[in-house]
Amino acid sequence: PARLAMLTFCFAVLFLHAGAQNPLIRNQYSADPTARVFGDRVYIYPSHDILATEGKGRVGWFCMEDYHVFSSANLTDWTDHGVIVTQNKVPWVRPDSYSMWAPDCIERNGKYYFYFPTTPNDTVAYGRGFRIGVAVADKPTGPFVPQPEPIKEVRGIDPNVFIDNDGQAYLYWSAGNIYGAKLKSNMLELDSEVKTLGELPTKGLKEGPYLFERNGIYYLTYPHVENKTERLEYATSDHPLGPFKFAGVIMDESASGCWTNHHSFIQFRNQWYLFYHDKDYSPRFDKARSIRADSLFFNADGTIKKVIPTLR
Ligand code: FUB
Repeated sequence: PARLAMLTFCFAVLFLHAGAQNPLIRNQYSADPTARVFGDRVYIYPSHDILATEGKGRVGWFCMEDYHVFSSANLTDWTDHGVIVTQNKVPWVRPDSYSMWAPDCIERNGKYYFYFPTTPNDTVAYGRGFRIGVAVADKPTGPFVPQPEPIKEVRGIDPNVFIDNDGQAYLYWSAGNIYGAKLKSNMLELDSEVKTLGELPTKGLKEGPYLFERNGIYYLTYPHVENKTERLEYATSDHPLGPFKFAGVIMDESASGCWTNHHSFIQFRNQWYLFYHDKDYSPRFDKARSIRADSLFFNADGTIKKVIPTLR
């Protein structure tokens, strides 16, 4: 199956390449894109799907051992800056984890903080399940130096960090529900209790929160599965920790049947964009994904217009 998937990848690259904008990254699988604008470039911090083989990850499941960062000045030509964090260089990560799941990266006072969820090597010290680590760099492309321990009091996946206009930073993550807390200005420790965030779905809320602010409205956006696959939804509030109230659907379930969708938003040169993923290069296996972007538009009342996914 690994050889078949690789062959499909090569054919799909050849087929989709001609003139297509999506998927954005064509030299490898990529998923869970967090896009950020740093200076005059857009940086994407995705997960890096690879194909598990006997002895390397769990065959038929997600398999990731490192993270790359990509950047572009025009959202069309992407530079791969190479590996920025890898599981075997993080002191607290299981060497056979292959679970370097959806990350985020944010800038504060000239430092870049890269947040990533993965499984630890010491269940006595860190418990079972996912923890969230941070690696710090002076540039968006690294080199990133991992902290020796995961963030205390945080168990779960899919970290997302938001810095409000008053300078207060917040961390969001998923663990069956979506949680949030204030971060200290060192960006490495919580500075409040962990909170649930309001009237969110009670079922099918597994992962991928992303928070942003526009015109005083805080948008908490998340994948939600009600039927077959995840669709992107959002809730709004007048405070970064809520309470949030359901406000609508941003993107329907994937037509291809990719079970996950994971997303982020940026405003770049006066246009908003949604970054998300599907399985363009791996039609038969939805754990080998590829990232995409499409324009995003708001109604006058601040609600989000639904995004129709495009391949061009
Ligand atoms: O990429 C692994 C997991 O799949 C992510 O952490 C989730 O958000 C989902 O996309």
